[in-house]
Amino acid sequence: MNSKIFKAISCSMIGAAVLPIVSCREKVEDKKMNILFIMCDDHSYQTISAYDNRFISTPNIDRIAADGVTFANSFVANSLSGPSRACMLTGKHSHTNGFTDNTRRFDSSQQTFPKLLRANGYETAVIGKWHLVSEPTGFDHWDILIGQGDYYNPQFISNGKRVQRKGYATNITTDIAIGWLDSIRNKEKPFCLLLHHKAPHRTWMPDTCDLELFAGKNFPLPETFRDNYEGRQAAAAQQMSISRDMDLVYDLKLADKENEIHSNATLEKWGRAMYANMDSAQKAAWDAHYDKVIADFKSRGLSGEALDEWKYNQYMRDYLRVITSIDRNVGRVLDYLQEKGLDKNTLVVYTSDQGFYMGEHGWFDKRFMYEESFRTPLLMRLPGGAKGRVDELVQNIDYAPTFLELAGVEVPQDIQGVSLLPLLKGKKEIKGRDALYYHFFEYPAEHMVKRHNGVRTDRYKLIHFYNDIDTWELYDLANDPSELNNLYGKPGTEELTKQMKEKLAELQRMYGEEAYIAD
Ligand code: SGN
Ligand code: CA
Repeated sequence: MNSKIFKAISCSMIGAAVLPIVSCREKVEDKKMNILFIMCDDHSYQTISAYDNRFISTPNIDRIAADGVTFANSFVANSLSGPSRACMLTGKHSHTNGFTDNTRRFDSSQQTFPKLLRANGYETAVIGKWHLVSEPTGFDHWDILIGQGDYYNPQFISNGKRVQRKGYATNITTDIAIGWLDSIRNKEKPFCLLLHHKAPHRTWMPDTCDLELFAGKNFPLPETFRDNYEGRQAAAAQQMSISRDMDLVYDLKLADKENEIHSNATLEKWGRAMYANMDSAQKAAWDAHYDKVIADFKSRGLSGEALDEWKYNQYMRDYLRVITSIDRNVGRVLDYLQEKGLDKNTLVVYTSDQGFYMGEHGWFDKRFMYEESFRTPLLMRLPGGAKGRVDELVQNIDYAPTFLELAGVEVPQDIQGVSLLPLLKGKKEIKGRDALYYHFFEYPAEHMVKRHNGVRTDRYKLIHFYNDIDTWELYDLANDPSELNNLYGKPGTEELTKQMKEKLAELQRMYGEEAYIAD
């Protein structure tokens, strides 16, 4: 067995892993390009060293960047899991594909890129987080986590059958993916594999072998950590603050044996249930780490700003541990491709379902059209393709047409995204893309981010918060990248406001959302 693969598996403590069998290199000459689409859940670009090396080194994810394209201006259409996945599968905005928020059920009878690829000779699979409620369609093989999925000993639905697997979700998902690549798929056909990790979604539970990483390390507080949200009503009304809404027992794992630390009753119960779901070896490793953290926390007697900073650092440590596991597992898949010679004819994509706040504005979570959550990491390695940074504005509705064009499948007229293939082949621009449209619908709901839509150009952003509020925000991103200074209504911005409103209305007409055009 390949030593790198073996190392990762022993780290994961998996009992019944689907182990790859060493077989000969595949003949690749005559086949169409394969597609490996790796997506994590809530992976911030701030924690990928190809984008930002302040917090962590991600050498394996960076391999994709080193031999491919780093999209420096990559965005989502609706910063939430289910909606993002639906946008990617269909190449259409949320209102068009019908999955506007996480309470929806995906209409699985509609056109998706996996269906079109499959109809055109591809072998297709989705493995890991799905989160669209209805069963996957358009796949030869599917093995998905139930709902959000659990980090430890998660339940999957494997081609319709429920199965619980022992171990840590990121390792298991990778094992299943390598197993499918190696011994299940039809090797006569090109493949399209959607490898979708649950990690690093809340509650950022690390693998047992990563628990001691970053222990005791403190991180610089983001400049906007103590934002007062002046001039931004919707930002002031959210419930995703590290200080107020991040839970000690649930999010920060302070479920002490003495039962002295109490937080939100429901979240506390969930926090203790997460622990109860582990086996005895996992619990022992967990206790060996968190019992020390709990004792230290109790001895400090923190409150006020000192408590907020402790929470921020503890959040960062766990989140980065989870990223370490993702990076290691991305490395396993890349090694596998290389070992089999498949790296020569596989487009490798790495992305997230949206961006995430690492304490900016005092927050965790996403949803807002502000930069940290509107953006999403996007790396693509096309064999023989371009390398380096691409600055063009791109959005997750663009993935479907990109994959279809790469596969030589005609892109249907009703797809709203634009193929990125020219950018992957070295062109600097894609036709007709000078602004992006965004629409977030999930309100009232958890974290209480108001409904809003908006437009972003390469320099300016206009947002309209509506429903039980009617406020506008306008930002000059060149002068105010942290979006602290809402220019809307300020003298001298009349012409810019008019132009941005016109642009927003133009996009709403273009994408069929005229009903939301506001004054
Ligand atoms: C869960 C989380 C939220 C998160 C949503 C959506 N709460 O409900 O913090 O915003 O998922 O995330 S939790 O208490 O269940 O952890 S998404 O990425 O799946 O859209
Ligand atoms: Ca997500």
